[in-house]
Order: sequence, then C-alpha cells, then structure tokens
Amino acid sequence: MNKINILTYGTFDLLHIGHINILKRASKLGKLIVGLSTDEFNAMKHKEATLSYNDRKQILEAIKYVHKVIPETCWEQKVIDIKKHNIDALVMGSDWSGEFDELHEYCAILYLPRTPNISTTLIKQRLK
Ligand code: C2G
Repeated sequence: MNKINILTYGTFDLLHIGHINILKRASKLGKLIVGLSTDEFNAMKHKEATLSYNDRKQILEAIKYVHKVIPETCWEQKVIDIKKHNIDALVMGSDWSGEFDELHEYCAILYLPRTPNISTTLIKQRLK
C-alpha cells in the first residue's frame, strides 16, 4: 500500500530530542520530506544556525525517519512544494499552530505538541 507523503520545515540546528520527536511522529504518518531552512532563509527568520546548511542537511539525511531533505529558501514555497511532491499532510510543531491553515486547500495541516523544556536556544544558553 503506497504511503502518503508528509512535509515539514525547520532549521534543525544542534539537533535535539524535540526535533527527533516531531520527525519520528511525522514519519509514522507517511514518507517524510523535510524542507530545511537555508542560512539565508534563517536570516529572514532572524535566526542564525550554529551549523551550516550542508552539515544540518547531512545530519537530517542520516536519520531513518527522513526520506528526503529539500532546501527551504522562502516562506512562499510551501504551496509549490506541496504540489511538486504530492504532499498529503503538512506537519509542524504546535508553536506554529494556525500559521499555515490557509494551506488546507492543498493538503491536511497537522500541528503536533512541541516537546517541552528543550530548544536550540536553551542548549546554547546552557553551554555559555
Ligand atoms: N520542535 C518541537 N519541539 C521542540 C523544538 C522544536 O516540536 N522542543 C519542532 C518545531 O515546532 C518545528 C520543528 O521542530 O516544527 C523544527 O524546529 P526549528 O528547527 O526551530 O524550526 P523553525 O525555526 O520553527 O522553522 O517555515 C517554517 C519554519 O522554517 C519552521
């Protein structure tokens, strides 16, 4: 039986259990494609990743839950990605709740609860 196609986006810097949890849960729904924020797009999100795009991409590609990694270069590409990859569901963490609801005419939109007490920012603060 063909698996459905799942899409998620993120920076995935300093990979932690919060990232693994959403990738794992999303992959249980179907074949998971990850739109990985480029360094340039991170700047647009007012984020600066510690690891380069290439390092973050290779790390994600090493994860069994991830089928494919594509670059995320802008906010507007989601509709194009959904059509190009025949996406059945966009899955994001609950900190994005409601943000992508307008895409529900193209695919299902699912917000999964964020993993508490962990974030890249927290890790960086602990290392200081
Ligand atoms: N996440 C989570 N639990 C955490 C931390 C993150 O579930 N404790 C989820 C986020 O909700 C997101 C994914 O992990 O769905 C990736 O998080 P980030 O790398 O911080 O990505 P973000 O900056 O939210 O980018 O266009 C969408 C953006 O690119 C999303």
